Amino acid sequence: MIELYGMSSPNVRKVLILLEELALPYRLCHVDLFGAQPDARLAALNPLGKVPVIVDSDLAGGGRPIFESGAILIYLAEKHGRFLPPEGPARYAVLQWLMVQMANVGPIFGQHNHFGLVRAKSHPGEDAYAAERYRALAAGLYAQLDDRLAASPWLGGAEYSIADMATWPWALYLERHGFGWDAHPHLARWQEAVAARPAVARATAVFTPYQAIDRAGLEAASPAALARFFGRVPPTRAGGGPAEM
Ligand SMILES: N[C@@H](CCC(=O)N[C@@H](CS)C(=O)NCC(=O)O)C(=O)O
Repeated sequence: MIELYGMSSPNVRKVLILLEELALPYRLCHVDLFGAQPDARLAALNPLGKVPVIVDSDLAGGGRPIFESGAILIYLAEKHGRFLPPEGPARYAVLQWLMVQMANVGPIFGQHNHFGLVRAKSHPGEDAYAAERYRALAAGLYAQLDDRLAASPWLGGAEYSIADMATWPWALYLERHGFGWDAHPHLARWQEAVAARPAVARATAVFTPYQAIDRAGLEAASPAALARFFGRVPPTRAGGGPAEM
């Protein structure tokens, strides 16, 4: 049995998709990241205090946690021998596009969400430089993904893989980010192909109720909890005092 610690975020959704694709037994343990205090379970599972984390009871040592969504995808794909070729150029093509998601799409789209959606609404005009920077970087990434998918059926190559599962939940932001599917026809074709997979639909059914729960949590969050979630206060170190940032 796998425990998945998470909330309704794209980094958690990609793990849900793989769990459903592999038809593995799992339990989603919801973490309230907007609570008054950081969730004590998370501090013990991930030194960064972030979701997703999985605990696989099969892992030697009685269920050591694995954090960082890309590492979780690689672990599960390798363990079950699916969605990541075992060797050669096909393997590195998948890993390369997985890293594009982890190192570029996730961080840049996350910042674009923060400055272009959240801050633009709460403090209009105050962060114009940051908002424009992340909007432009996001525009470039959408175009680069579209170009890749003009040349290849799937991000990692000829087969659907963990690179597609990792990127798809982030690509769903395209319209909220102010762009259009018409200008990204290859990305649109791929988005629909991923959405049509029965496992992806099952993952969406599990994921969707948590969106309302987390939206309510966000609306009710205290200023201190929001400051913590948006990275405005350094996390507390395991040994005591505040981290040096
Ligand atoms: N690179 C990490 C990012 C994880 C991440 O940023 N998780 C967010 C939710 S999507 C989180 O837990 N934020 C809470 C916090 O930072 O306190 C991954 O892909 O797993």
